[in-house]
Amino acid sequence: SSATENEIIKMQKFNLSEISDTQKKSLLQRPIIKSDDIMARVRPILDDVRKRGDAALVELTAKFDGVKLESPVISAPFLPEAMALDESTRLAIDQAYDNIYKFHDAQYDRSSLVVETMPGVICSRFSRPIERVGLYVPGGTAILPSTALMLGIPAKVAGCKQIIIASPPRKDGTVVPEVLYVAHKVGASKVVLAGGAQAVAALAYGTESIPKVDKICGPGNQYVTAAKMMAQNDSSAMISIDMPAGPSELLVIADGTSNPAYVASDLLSQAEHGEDSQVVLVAVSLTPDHLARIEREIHIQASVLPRVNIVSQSIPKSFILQVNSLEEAVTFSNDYAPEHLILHLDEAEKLLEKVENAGSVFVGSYSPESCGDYASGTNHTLPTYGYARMHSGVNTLTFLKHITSQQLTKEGLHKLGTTVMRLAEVEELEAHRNAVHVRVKDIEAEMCQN
Ligand code: HSO
Ligand code: ZN
Repeated sequence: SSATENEIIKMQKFNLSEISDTQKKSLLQRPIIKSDDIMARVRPILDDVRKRGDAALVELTAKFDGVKLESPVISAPFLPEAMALDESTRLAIDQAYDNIYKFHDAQYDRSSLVVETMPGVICSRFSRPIERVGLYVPGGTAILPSTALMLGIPAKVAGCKQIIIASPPRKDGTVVPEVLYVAHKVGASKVVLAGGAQAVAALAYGTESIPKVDKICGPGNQYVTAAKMMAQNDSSAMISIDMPAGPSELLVIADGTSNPAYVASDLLSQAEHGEDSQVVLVAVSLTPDHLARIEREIHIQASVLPRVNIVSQSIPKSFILQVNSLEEAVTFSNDYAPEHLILHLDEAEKLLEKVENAGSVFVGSYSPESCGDYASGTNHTLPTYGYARMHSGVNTLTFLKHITSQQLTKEGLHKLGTTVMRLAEVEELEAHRNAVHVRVKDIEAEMCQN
């Protein structure tokens, strides 16, 4: 039933100069996730897949997704299935792939760093790919081949040897051909037909048919996130994850030069992801008329969306904050630390240097978030829930680790030896001091001879 036909779909409205500090704090907060309950449901799923492997995975997929599978995995080559795609879809994926590849390849600095910190003391750093990675591509209310691109391309650029994609199967037990085409393009070796905590468990622990991976990346619902975090904390799994993930979110800063229809369209593009999507409009000195035009556009555009039932839930939970200056706007945005930030401003690029916390920024009225979601080149797997304060989005470095190395010459050790020996004495670690002393002694004896 759509309760939306008569009701106006609108955001809540606040004025920064009229709200209390407590109210402002609560606007900055994301909805609290009750994680205890979720953890309690995820734990047995992880244990079951760890102990019983493929059999557990197949049973859980039947239980949660209603799909009875012969095998929970398909192996490369994927090209035959992928060829079922129509021409325009294939061309669109190819274009997106090329742009995302270019941007992520440019992030990979393949040179190694070499610094002589003192004469004869040479320190260096070089990178190596993480060997085996698991990429989670959500199913749920939308099919997301774009997420396969966003995770698979940086993994391929980094040179990961084994790329495994996990995605919940469709009702007929198959994977969407778009995802298989991307799996083929990025050189994935397997596609796991599972979602939720059970997919994460299979990647973390491995099963008879699915190799265990070293790192699991990708967005997912609360169960997927909880499973990633629990697996990361389990030393027997020995895996790392990209970042914790919450519902998708967007903050728009708009001034009097903004186009109301464009602003509304951006807010709705994020709001249609889910009922829990967070969208915020920070309105900078907008006239009542301008703001009313944006609100009218939100309602008009929302009403005709196929996902009107989702946006009519997420939009009323979202809010507009009226502020009196750009300074106030960017301060609020930095405190909120949005996953996506869109600047509908006159000379929008000038504000970039004031942006401290955000996953990805969209500058000016011709840069809709949709471009970054699909095809411009930047990644769409970004920190949500305020984690943009300390996390970067997925990038090429996500799939690499750095190794440092050092080489000292005889002269270098002689020079640095006194310092190291003194610090070892301070820490009362005699074996450390001695490892330098045995050598320095010889070096000094040699020097006396010459
Ligand atoms: N905006 C989403 C990514 C996405 N949009 C995928 C469309 N498909 C989270 O950043
Ligand atoms: Zn999106």
